[in-house]
Amino acid sequence: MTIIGTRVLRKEDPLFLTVGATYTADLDDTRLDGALHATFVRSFVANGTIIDVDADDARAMPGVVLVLTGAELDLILPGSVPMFPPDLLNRPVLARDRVRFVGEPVAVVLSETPQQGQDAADMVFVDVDPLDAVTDLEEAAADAAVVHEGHGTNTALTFSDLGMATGIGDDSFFADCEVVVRQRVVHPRMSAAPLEVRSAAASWTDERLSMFVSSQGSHRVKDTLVQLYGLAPEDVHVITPDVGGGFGAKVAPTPEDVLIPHLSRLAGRPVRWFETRTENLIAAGPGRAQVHHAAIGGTRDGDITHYRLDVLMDAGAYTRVGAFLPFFTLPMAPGNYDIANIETQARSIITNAVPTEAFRGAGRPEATLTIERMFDLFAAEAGIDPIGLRRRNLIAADAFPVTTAVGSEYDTGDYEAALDRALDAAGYAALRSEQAARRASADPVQIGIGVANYVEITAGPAPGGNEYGKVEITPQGRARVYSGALSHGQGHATTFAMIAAEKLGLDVSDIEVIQGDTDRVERGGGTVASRSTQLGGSAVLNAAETVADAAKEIAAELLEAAVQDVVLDADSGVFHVSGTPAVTRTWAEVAAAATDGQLVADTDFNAKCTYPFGTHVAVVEVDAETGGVELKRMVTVDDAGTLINPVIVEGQRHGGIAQGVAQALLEEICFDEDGNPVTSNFADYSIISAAELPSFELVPMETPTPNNPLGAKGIGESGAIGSTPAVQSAVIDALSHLGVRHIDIPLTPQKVWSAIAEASS
Ligand code: MCN
Repeated sequence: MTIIGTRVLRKEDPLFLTVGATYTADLDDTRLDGALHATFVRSFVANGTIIDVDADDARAMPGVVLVLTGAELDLILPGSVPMFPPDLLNRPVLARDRVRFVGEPVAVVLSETPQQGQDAADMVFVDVDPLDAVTDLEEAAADAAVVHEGHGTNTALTFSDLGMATGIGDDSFFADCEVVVRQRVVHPRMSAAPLEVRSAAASWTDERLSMFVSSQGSHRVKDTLVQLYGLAPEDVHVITPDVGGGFGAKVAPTPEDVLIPHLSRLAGRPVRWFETRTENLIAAGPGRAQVHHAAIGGTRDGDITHYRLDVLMDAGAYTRVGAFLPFFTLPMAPGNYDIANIETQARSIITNAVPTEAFRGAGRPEATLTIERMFDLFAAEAGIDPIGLRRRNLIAADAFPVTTAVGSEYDTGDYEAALDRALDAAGYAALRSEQAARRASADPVQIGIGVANYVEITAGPAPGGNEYGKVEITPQGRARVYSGALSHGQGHATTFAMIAAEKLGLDVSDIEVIQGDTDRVERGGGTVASRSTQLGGSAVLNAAETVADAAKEIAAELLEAAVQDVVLDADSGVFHVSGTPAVTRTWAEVAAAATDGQLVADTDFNAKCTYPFGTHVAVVEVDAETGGVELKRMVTVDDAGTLINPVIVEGQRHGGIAQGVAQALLEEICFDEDGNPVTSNFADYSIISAAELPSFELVPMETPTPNNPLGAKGIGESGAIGSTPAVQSAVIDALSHLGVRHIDIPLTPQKVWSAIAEASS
């Protein structure tokens, strides 16, 4: 029976839709008996010297058990990305003598109830001598105010120094080009805004830690705790219950997370913590946060020959995951196009803002948006049709595998076919006619059509590494799958069960998937970079195959046949001798005859990364009188190789597209001139809802990769990569006849209206 590729409904949903999930904050007292609640006291200035943190009044408040200040804790979080310098401007867990962003934790209160904690936290007097703050990325890059004086500059990392960028020369680079276009392109800070905010809980039993945490990788949390507190690995048990979204922001444990076990040890009682939405918006790291200076050059008839991408990455006040994201941007600089000459550069810059983290796409959406923008600008400058320009420069289908001018090894693809499918499904020619008619009618509400190609990188180049998978047959003849990946909305309980079911001939409902528990799952890299299916899924596939082979040996004995004559019938899930299907042995019979450990196998899988691709077409209406934008259609091709479960893949595409559209139209984290966040709740920071979105039109396409036995590439982030530039392009296209060439995202009515006003003045 073929299970891979079929539309199996998510096994996890009946529970989520009935009694609900169990998030970390829902854990009952049986696991956290008499738990105290932690409340963080946070900096209210963006940059300053701490004169004093006076907690005397707070300590005397009802229900307060303990107040810990930065002066009493000398703890620095280890670096969160393995291949970069390990102790580069890392974060203190609590600020000691200096604060560097609004929201930075300076003290923490332990109280019997959350309400008592909030009251007491308000009574902690934090005396800070303010310094000039710099939250603007380009001002910080010019060292307008140096955030870490000891470091001497706000430049934390220069990627050409690390051998990860070519470096940028002078303008003779473009000397042979007939047309050159330059553009500054902004990628604002964006919150991952998971429905479940950060939360953690900890307790100690006989010197052994149990830590519960909302995370994308339990083993990563465990490794951090072992390193930070010098604990023996066997003394640390990390459990991740259900997770209500991570979107990249829960990859690396944060200071608040890692402090909870320490507080529990100090208090001698379990401790719980969950943040408020405002804390999440100001103190959990956002993503994107880049400014690009790009230039593109070529011939007047549209051969693109030269491209330059200069990236500034806003690291925030300390180097966390965000500081390293150009590592994903630079390899994707040329996108889907065959461009012979490319120069790249990137610097990560320290600012007085919360340190940035990964956010769905993590570096690749920025590369895609900029190259797509530059293609549109080149087309406008050279007077060429933007689709024709793209088509002329696409990497040809017969060129794969291909190594681009920046050294990325694209595995498989057919970019022109993706473009054609998307344009056909959108009815591109008819849309252009409709647009022409609308323009002729001088209607203030104009139509815009935006087309963006994308190719992205999944499962690499970092964090990469192995993924772990284990399969065991239970005495009843069912199976348990153990995975080091950690689903936080992606549906691995279903897809990994499908992969094992296909190999074992079992029903998906007979397979339990275990994840997110470091005592039960030996090791794991976690769910990030859309790596889980191709690495974790392949590990499960290989382990299942080994178990099936071992089972055949047992079945051979039971059937008194040679093992090479025994088959496992994938449809009925029984063993029989080839050609004699009437005499069978079931999994339960084989399991009963097995010795201990005979029907269990584990493995680690690693492989080259893969390059999913696609084309997104957005259709918008823009009201030239108000600047209001309405997204009317979103047609997408998102090719992720062989699909395990098309239903889940559609869900992943939906979620990604919605977030990408939100980025194009609405979302941006902003600060006032003193570095105070002004988008600290969902009234000021506008996430998107179904009401602002049309039904997405998803076009199928599957081009398998040879890089793993499943043929699968990642899909978790693709929707968020193609949609933003398509929508941005559509809005600008709607206004191109008015002379508008570029508007940075988010395309709020105010910005759109201003661009129209400027173009017509
Ligand atoms: N899948 C499939 N066939 C493929 C590829 C994937 O059937 N060829 C299925 C998988 O088996 C899995 C899902 O699609 O059930 C996503 O798989 P994959 O693309 O391997 O990505 P990961 O599981 O590694 O998920 C990570 C990715 C990332 S990096 C972010 S960020 C993200 C995302 O997934 N955050 C999410 N999707 C999210 N979805 C939800 N609901 N919540 C988040 O926080």
